[in-house]
Amino acid sequence: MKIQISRRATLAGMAGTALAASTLAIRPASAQGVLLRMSAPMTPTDQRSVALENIFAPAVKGFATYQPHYNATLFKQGTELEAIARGNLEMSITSAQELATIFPEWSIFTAGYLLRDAEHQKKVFNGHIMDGLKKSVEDKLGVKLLSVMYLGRRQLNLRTEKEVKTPADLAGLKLRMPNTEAWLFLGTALGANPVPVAFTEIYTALQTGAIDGQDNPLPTDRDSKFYEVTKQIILTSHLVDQNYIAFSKKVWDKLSADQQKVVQKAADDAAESGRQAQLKLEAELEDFFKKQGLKVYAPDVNAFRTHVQKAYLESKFAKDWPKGMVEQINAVK
Ligand code: KDO
Repeated sequence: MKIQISRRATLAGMAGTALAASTLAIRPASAQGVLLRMSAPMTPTDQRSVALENIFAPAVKGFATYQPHYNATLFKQGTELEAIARGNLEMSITSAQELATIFPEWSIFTAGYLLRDAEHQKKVFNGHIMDGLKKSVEDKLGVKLLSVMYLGRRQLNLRTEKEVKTPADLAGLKLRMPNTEAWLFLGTALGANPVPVAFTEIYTALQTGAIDGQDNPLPTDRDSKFYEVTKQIILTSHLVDQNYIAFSKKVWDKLSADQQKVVQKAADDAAESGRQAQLKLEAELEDFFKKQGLKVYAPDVNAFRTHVQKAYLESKFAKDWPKGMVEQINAVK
């Protein structure tokens, strides 16, 4: 708890310094207008990347140049928010798990089996429930969360052959998770032994047996070719995963009201297009993996849901969730 408070204070200070420090964050790219460098671990062929390039970039072209940096080549996974706060980066695709390292209340959106589907996710993000959470990120970190991007339903993807029906079948299994406390807890809540590995290192970790499995949505498993080094996909759908288009508040504040409108619409349109593309792929890909020789099957999803929800409600994370918010989220239809 102490660590979280001091880290929060540091970041609040950092955002303050960043705001005070003249024009560091804004790189006027002369004829190209404002330079918007985006750094994320995603690949260029990921549907979120494709949507941002095809829809966001041309929409803002009149006054800004969108410059994507994929595969975490500009900033390491998990360091992007600090980079924006410090004025060293203009955009990223962030997650509740990363926000929760700074703002503990965000861990509510890291809980398994809470959001129901893509539509529910979008309605919750766009409704008033999240106003306070978004405002803290904006005020204390200098990061605007423009829109929610649907990553997909996370499924277990293992290199082991033993059939998995319930959480008990995952006992002792080395399950790769991204390296934040909230992500690692999801691995524990599923019944596995979580091992932190960066996204860009998953393939090799699976290939060498450093880990027994990983979890990601089906489109990611195909895009990053995890099926080449695994044997089965278990359709737990344990997290309807979401990412947010994160935008530097300092850059935002320098845009005119009209430009801000264009940026907001471009982000929403790209998110919608990416969402539809991911949903389509999710519906098609089971067959693809079967053709690659993987076993793809549903476990006892109720057993997973009960186990995971209980773990979250009894966890230290739940103590930081705004009162009544779980009920409010569940009530969104
Ligand atoms: C991952 O590291 O497993 C993850 O899927 C977590 C997401 O929040 C997001 O960071 C994603 O990686 C990257 O965008 C790569 O697809």
